Amino acid sequence: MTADATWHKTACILCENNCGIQVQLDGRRFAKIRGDQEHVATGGYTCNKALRLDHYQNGGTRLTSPLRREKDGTFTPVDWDTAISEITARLKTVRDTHGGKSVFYYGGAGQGNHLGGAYSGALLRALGARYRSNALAQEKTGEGWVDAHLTGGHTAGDFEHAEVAVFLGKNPWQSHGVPRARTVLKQIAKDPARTMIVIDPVRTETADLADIHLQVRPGTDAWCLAGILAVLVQEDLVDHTFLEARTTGADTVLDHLKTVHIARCAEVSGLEEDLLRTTARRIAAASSVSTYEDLGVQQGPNSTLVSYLNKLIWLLTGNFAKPGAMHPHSWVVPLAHYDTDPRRTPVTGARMPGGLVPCNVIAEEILTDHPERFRAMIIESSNPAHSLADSAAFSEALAALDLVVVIDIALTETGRQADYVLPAASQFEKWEATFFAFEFPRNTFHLRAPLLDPLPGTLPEPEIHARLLRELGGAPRVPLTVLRTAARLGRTPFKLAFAAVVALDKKLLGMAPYLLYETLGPTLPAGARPAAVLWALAQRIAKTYPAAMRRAGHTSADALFDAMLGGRSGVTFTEDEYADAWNYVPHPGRRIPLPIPELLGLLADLDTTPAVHTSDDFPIVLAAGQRRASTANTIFRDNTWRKRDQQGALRVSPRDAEQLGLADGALAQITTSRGTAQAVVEIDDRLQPGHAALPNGFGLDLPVADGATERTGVALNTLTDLTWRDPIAGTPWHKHVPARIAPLPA
Ligand SMILES: Nc1nc2c(c(=O)[nH]1)N[C@H]1C(S)=C(S)[C@@H](COP(=O)(O)OP(=O)(O)OC[C@H]3O[C@@H](n4cnc5c(=O)[nH]c(N)nc54)[C@H](O)[C@@H]3O)O[C@H]1N2
Ligand SMILES: Nc1nc2c(c(=O)[nH]1)N[C@H]1C(S)=C(S)[C@@H](COP(=O)(O)OP(=O)(O)OC[C@H]3O[C@@H](n4cnc5c(=O)[nH]c(N)nc54)[C@H](O)[C@@H]3O)O[C@H]1N2
Ligand code: SF4
Ligand SMILES: [Mo]
Repeated sequence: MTADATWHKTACILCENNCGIQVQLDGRRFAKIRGDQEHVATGGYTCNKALRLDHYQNGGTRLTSPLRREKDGTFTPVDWDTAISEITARLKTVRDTHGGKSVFYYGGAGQGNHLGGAYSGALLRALGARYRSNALAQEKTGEGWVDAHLTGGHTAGDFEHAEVAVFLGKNPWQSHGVPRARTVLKQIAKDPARTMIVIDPVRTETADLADIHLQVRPGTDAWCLAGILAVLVQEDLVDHTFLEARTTGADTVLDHLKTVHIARCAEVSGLEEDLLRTTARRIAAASSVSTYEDLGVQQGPNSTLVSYLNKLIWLLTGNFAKPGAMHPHSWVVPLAHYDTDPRRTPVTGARMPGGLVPCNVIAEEILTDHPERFRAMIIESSNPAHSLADSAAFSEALAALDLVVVIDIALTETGRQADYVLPAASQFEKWEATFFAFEFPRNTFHLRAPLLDPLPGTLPEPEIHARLLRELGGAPRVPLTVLRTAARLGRTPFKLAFAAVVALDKKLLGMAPYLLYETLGPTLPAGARPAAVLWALAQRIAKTYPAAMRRAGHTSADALFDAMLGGRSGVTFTEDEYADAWNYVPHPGRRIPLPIPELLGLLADLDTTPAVHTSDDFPIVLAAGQRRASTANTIFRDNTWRKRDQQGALRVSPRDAEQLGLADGALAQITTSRGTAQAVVEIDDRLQPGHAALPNGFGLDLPVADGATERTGVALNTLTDLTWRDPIAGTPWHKHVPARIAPLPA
C-alpha cells in the first residue's frame, strides 16, 4: 500500500480540548500527524499525545464481530442480526417483567465521541428507561449542583486574558482542559503584570510556572479556600457594587465568612497565614480573575463545599461576565441538567445531580434486594469495570444483572463481563463530534468526517441504536414515511413535516434522533447520516441563541446545520457580546443567589470536620489517578504508545522513601481498605511527605498470546472504596485514598 500525501482533517480524541489535527494515511495506518492551523478553536496546537493516535486506531486488538456469552462463560461470535434480535428480545423481557425503569444506561461518550450517545435517548425512550450515568457523575456533578444554584449553569474561565489565573486541584500542563494549555500557561508566566496561583499539594509542572503556589496539605482545600474568602470579607476586599447590583443574599454569605478563623484555616491547610492573605489581596486587586477547579478537589474530601467556596471567590470579587473572568456560555446541547433539587435514585435514594446516578452508588442500586433495583445495563463508550470505584463491587453488580450489553471498539475489562459485546467503528471510521463547547464569547463546534471505512464487522453507534430501535418497533410507520418523503423534497418541507409529526404525537419528540437518522440522514452528503441529529441541535441553537447565532454568521438553523456539515476545521456557532452573559443566568432579575444553606452549614461545621483521614494502618494519602504525559484515560489499549513511565510508577516523596525503605525503581506493595497492588517506585521531590501518587489509565488486562491477558501497572479501582464519597454529590475521593506502602523484595 502506498502512502497518500493528502492531509485529512480530524481532531484529537484524547481530552476535552479535541485539538484540530491533520493526518496522512498509509493504508489504514496514520503515517503522519500534525496540528490543523485552520482549526477554529485550537489553531494548530497539539500536545505530545496527539502524535501517538495511530496506537488508538491500529494498536489494540479490535472487535470485529458481536459476541455472545454462553453459559460456560465463553464468548461466541454471532452475526449482527442475531445479536440485535436476541438483545432486543431480552431487553423486552426485562422491561415487561420489571418495567422499563429497570434498564440502566451508562456512558455514551468519551473524550472524543458524543454522537453515539446523542442517539441513546431515543432507545431509552422506546424502552421506558429513566436512569443513566457516566463519568461526569464521578467528577463534575458536585460542581454542577453548585452551578445550578449560583449562575444556573456551567461557567468557564478566560485564561487567555485573565490577569489572575487560579488552578485549584488542576494541572493543565499535563491534563489540559484549558485550550492550548501549555502556550497559555507560558504566556501568563512570562507576563509580569499577570499572576498564576496554583493550589495543589504537589509541586506540579503547572506550579513550576506559578507566581503563588499554595502547597496545601492533601484534602484540606476547604480550609484553604475558606481562609481566602475570610480575608476577602474581613479585610473588606469584596466588590460591593457587584454584590448589590448582581446578586441576592450576599449579606448572609458575608456574615458566615466574618466568623471564619483565618489563622486556623492556614494551620489546617498547612499554609502560612501571610500567604493566604497575600493571595486573597492579589485576587481582589485584579481587573480579572479566572479559576479552574478539577479532580484534585472534585475527587477529594468536602468536594461540593470546595466547589462552592471556589465560586464564591470569583463571585465576591465580581469576576463574572467580563473579559478575563468567568463566563456562562451557549451549548450545542447541555452535557447535564442543572437542577438545584435533583431527583433521587430508586433504591438508595441518593441525589442525582446532573440527572445522573452517582457512580459510587451504582453497585448498591443493583445489589440491594429491592423491587426497583436495576436489572439490565447498556454500557457504551466507557469502561466502568475499570473506571468506577471498587472494581470488585462493580463486577459483583454486573453479575447480578439479567442482561449486560457493552458497545466498544475492543474487548475491555467491562466487556469481558457482558452478556453481549457489540463492536463499534473507531472514532476515525465514522462521523464524530463532541459537545465539549464551553467557550465565550465565541463558541465552536467540530464535526469530524471519517478518515477510514469502518473495520469490517463494526458499525457506528447511531446505526447500532437504529437497529435496536427498528427491532423494538421504535416508531410508527406513518410518520417515518411522511418524513422520508419530505426529506427528499428539501429542508423546508422537512422542517414543516417534522413540526407537524411531533405536534400530532408529542411522544415522538423524544424519538427525534432516531427519526432524523432514518429520514433526513440518508439525504445528507458524503454519507453523513450519523450527523442527522445535528439538524435538531441546530434548530435548538437557533431558538435558544438567535442573535448570537446570527452574529456568528449563520442566517438560519439550516445554514448553521450546513456549516456544521461542511466545516472540516470546525465552526463558530455563537458569538455573544459580554453583556449577553447575564441572559444565561436563569434566576429572577438575572441575579445570582449566593447563599446555599446546606453548604453554608458545612462551612460552619468546618471547625469540627476531620481534616485528616489517614490512620496508623493507612498512614499515606494516595492520589489514585494522577494525569501524566503518559496517560490518556483508557483510550489506548496498547501500552507501546508510551515512550516513558511504561510501568506507571508510584511516586513517593524522598522522606517517605527513606522512612519506608523504598528504593527508586524497586517494587512496592500498596494496601488500602479494599485491596493490594504492586508498583515500581519513583522518588519524586515534587510530592510532600505523606502523599503518594499513581497514574490513571494503567492496569488494563491486554491480550497476549493464546487468549491470555497481561496487566501492566495498577488498576486503581481495585484499591478504592465505594463509601469514600461526597455526602452531597456521591462523587468519589479517588485523590485521597488512605494507604499503606511497603517495599517488596526484588
Ligand atoms: N495526560 C492526560 N490528560 C488528561 C487525562 C489523562 O488521562 N491524561 N484525562 C482527562 C480527564 S478525563 C480529566 S477529568 C482531566 C483531569 O485533569 P486534572 O484534574 O488536572 O488531573 P489530576 O492529575 O487527576 O489532578 C489534578 C491535580 O490535583 C492535585 N491534587 C491531588 N490531591 C489534591 C488535593 O487534596 N487538593 C488539591 N488542591 N489538589 C490535589 C494533583 O496533585 C494534581 O496535580 O484530565 C484530562 N486530561
Ligand atoms: N481511581 C480513579 N478512577 C477514575 C479516575 C481517577 O482519576 N482515579 N478518573 C475518572 C474520570 S475523571 C474519568 S473521565 C473516567 C474515565 O473512564 P471511562 O468513562 O470508563 O472512559 P475511558 O477510560 O475514556 O474509556 C473509554 C472507553 O471507550 C472505548 N472507545 C474508544 N473509542 C470508542 C468508540 O468510538 N466507540 C465506543 N463505543 N467505544 C469507544 C475505549 O475502548 C474504552 O473502553 O475514569 C474515572 N475513574
Ligand atoms: S491537548 Fe493534547 S490530548 Fe488534549 S486534545 Fe489536544 S492534543 Fe489531544
Ligand atoms: Mo474525567
